[in-house]
Amino acid sequence: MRSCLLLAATLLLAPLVLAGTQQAPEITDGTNDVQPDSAAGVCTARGAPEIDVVRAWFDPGPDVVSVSVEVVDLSHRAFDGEGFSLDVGFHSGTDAFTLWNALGPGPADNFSALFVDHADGTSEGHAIRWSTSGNVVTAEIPRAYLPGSALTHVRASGRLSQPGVLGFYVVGMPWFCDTAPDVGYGQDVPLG
Ligand SMILES: [Ca+2]
Ligand SMILES: [Ca+2]
Repeated sequence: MRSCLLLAATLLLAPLVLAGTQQAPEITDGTNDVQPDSAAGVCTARGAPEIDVVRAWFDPGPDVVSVSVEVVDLSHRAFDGEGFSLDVGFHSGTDAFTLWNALGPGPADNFSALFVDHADGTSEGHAIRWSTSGNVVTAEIPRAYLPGSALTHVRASGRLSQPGVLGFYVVGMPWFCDTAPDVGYGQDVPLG
């Protein structure tokens, strides 16, 4: 009887899905660890706190999975015209996903998109609802895009492009990058 009561109490206390939170994130990272991401890069980013990832967490809801990335200072801009993105990569089922939260100097440069690479070699992209609050970017990924019962291989990164006449993310431009965690992956995210 006692063991049954303990089991019942455990089941009552255990949530069906353990959602990540800002206080208990699936991904954590150090600060002041932004690195040049190009052999040709000239280090002028001065710390780049806008791409210095601190933590990221996943909150699975019935219709969407909210994905949040927090940096040291989202409002910081080192130079006019530069753009940056706060990205999250993960797997679900046999698909590989990249959530790309782009924050550029103009309204058209600010968007969130989810890119999906299927196991059969095909790929697709979706526009994603997103918002910012303080130093946190949060995107809402519809559950319908996620075929698996969990998110695995979760990582976050911040990437900064330097100002230039060629625009954003051109191969060969100096880049700066922070990956979170520095090595390996964060905790898997059960979707329930
Ligand atoms: Ca960091
Ligand atoms: Ca890092």
